[in-house]
Amino acid sequence: MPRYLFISDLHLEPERPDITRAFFDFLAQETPGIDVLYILGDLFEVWLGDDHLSEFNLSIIHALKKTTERGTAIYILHGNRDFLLGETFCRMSGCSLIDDYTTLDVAGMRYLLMHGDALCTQDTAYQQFRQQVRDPQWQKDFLTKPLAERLAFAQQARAASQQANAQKSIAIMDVTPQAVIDTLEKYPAQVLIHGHTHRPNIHHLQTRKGIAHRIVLGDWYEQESWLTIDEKGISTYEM
Ligand code: LP5
Ligand code: MN
Repeated sequence: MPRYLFISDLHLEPERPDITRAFFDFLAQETPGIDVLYILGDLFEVWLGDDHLSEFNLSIIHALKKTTERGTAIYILHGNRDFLLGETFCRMSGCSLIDDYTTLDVAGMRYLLMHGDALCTQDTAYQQFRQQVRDPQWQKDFLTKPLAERLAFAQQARAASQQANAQKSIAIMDVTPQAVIDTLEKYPAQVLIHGHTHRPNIHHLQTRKGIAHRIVLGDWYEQESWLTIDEKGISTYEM
């Protein structure tokens, strides 16, 4: 049976070399023997475009490439910080982009994979922002701007986001329970795996199609966090 690993929300950035080191160690130690590594969004704190080939970004691309060349496929989903990851990044790193709502069948179970931000439907200000920045024409225009200008936009957006989040309730910034049920019934899957909320947990819920589960992956700010699915079943790790 194939072996799968899942991570999300590493938020890699030059200012946190400890997280980058932990990620490199993770790739070296945990991925040998793994068939597929799924990165469910926000691998990077901010991704300004595939032409932003800083020394830092290149070091991550190189580590991913080494891993894919060793025989572990890497599938990556867009997060709300790195939704501009594109084809050039994929070519250089050996990763493949997958979409929100990708399903995976393992041992008779269907898993549904998402970053998680699309499920925060009560956060209407965020959903509006998301719709704008996920628009292909908006992205095309944005990517023609010089890097310095893109960086300034990203900094403004971060500041606006932090200010907005301070006013929002915890419930608004979490997934909407009904949106989770609707999504699991629509696809349909028994297990949803997502990140984004930084609230690692396993939730059990009732849908019209039966009992379902929602596994929330943790971020890497304070510790490494991952999930495996293999012959032993589903296991979560926090180190
Ligand atoms: O990111 P986090 O965890 O703090 O909060 C998220 C939601 N916020 C975002 C915004 C990002 O943090 C911004 C950085 C993205 C960098 C992308 C790179 C280049 C693109 C630059 C784009 C201009 O995702 C937050 C959610 C929270 O998760 C929980 O789900 O609530 O949503 C918001 O804060 C949205 C605000 O409520 C409204 C929009 C603020 C941004 C306005 C941008 C204006 C400046 C730029 C002009 C185009
Ligand atoms: Mn996120």
